[in-house]
Amino acid sequence: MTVKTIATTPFDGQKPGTSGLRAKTRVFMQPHYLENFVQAVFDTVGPLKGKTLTLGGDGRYFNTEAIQTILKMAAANEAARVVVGRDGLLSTPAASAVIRNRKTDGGLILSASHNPGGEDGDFGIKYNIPAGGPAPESITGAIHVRTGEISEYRILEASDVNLSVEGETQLGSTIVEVIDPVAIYAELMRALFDFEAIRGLFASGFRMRFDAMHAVTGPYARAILEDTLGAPAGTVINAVPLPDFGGGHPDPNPVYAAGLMAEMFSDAAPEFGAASDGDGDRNMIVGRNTYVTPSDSLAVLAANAHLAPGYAGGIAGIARSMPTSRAADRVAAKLGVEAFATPTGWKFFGTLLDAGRVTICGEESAGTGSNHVREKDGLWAVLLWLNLLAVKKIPVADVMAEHWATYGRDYYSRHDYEEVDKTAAEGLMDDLRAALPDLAGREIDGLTITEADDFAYTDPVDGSRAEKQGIRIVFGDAARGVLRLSGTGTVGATLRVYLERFEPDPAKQGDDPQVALAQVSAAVQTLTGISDRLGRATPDVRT
Ligand code: VG1
Ligand code: CO
Repeated sequence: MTVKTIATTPFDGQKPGTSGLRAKTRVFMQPHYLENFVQAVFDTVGPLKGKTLTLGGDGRYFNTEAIQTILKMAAANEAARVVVGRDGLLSTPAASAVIRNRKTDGGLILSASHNPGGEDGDFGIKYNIPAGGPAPESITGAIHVRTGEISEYRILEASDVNLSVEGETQLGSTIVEVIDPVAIYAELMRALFDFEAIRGLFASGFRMRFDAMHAVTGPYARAILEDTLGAPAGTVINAVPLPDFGGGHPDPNPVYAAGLMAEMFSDAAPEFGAASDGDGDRNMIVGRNTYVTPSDSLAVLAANAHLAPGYAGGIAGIARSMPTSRAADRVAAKLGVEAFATPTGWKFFGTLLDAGRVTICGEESAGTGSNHVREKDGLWAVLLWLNLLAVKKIPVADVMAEHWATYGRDYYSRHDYEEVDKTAAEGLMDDLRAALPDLAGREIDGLTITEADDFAYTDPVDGSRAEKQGIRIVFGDAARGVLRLSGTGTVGATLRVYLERFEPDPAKQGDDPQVALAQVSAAVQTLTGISDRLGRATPDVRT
């Protein structure tokens, strides 16, 4: 086995976005593209000599090939050990759990998460730090700089490692350790939740449907829900990870998980439904005839976390991404704990979690998690819901009604305009940004703008600063619209419009959110002219 040093030249745009570097799979498959980025990571966080890494991905097309390449590069860069999930699989939260449990010097996660997979789909890669979380912007920025100057990478000339069998293999001077991708994660879940109570719930005839969307969560959900907690076989559907996710879009929202939604709103609906995304860090929660918005789910989980053994001592604080509704803030206020609003992306929660300032974090995009790992965790959220249902013994609809009666309801919806013209979308944002200073006091469609700004964040722990993180149009205490461009897409631009309105009166909390938010939505339309400027009459997705 010989180490080869390969001459290369930089690729434009190897800039990690909201969650790692994402590009079309074919872009990643071209010679040197993946290698350049991986060597840039090693150069930035290395030297790798003597270090250990965690490695795994969501099983999408090109996953195994990329893993083999990275193993050979890690060996050529003299890593001591690489811990890799069997068949190259690790969900994002499981990778975070492995990094922490095995105390590796960080890890590489191969995923483009909710983006479609396949040869014509998307691929992605990100580096997570030794604490287990996504690298902060100081590191992703340095990696990007390195990708612009790279002139060579190192790779071992060797045959592929057998990833289908657990155990250790020598690759050059590096030990490749293939592990069960589920075990460490499943043990962690067992330590946090009352598995006896949840087992009792299923034994009492409680039915659930979990849609793994042909992505990585299938093996985890089967092992935990069916094999350990006694949910009937078939509870988990679409449970085998497929390279193209069965042609679907593994984003757990009412549009892309339409089949699950239809079942949950049918006469034959089980009591509880859930779905997860490509890499297993997101969740959608649905009760019988009841869709729970992710912002509400965060608030409900924070309010009830003490019902699970892992959080029986209470929570230190709650962090949410800025576009997430203020429902979580109301829970924090009642609990008397700190509340934080961070920019979009899990990397902004890491410092708060590490400092012990918060226990529970969440994003409106269906990501919720806690200090047990440093990623959002879809199955964790599902298990916390099951734990609270096992204790409360009431339907999801009643959980929500009780929650809103106590805290008020934050009607919430996100409208996405996907893959629109980039110049048009950036122009819309630029013009709105330029208009910001004059917006306060203006009345639009019966609503008065009280505040308008471009969200900037100073991390309360390390003082780092992030700017231009979303434009906020505030209409008094009750309503708000937020606009930002996605940082995870690979084609054109995706505009996200986040709408919310607070309703304290229980008699008025039963409306369809789209109806309740129509006035806010109209005001944002009038102000920004989205339909005309983007040439789209309606959004592609409404969550
Ligand atoms: C989206 C979500 C964001 C999430 C990110 C990564 O980012 O809005 O909340 O953290 O995806 O999630 P953006 O920039 O497209 O809005 V995942 O599940 O793709 O790792
Ligand atoms: Co994801």
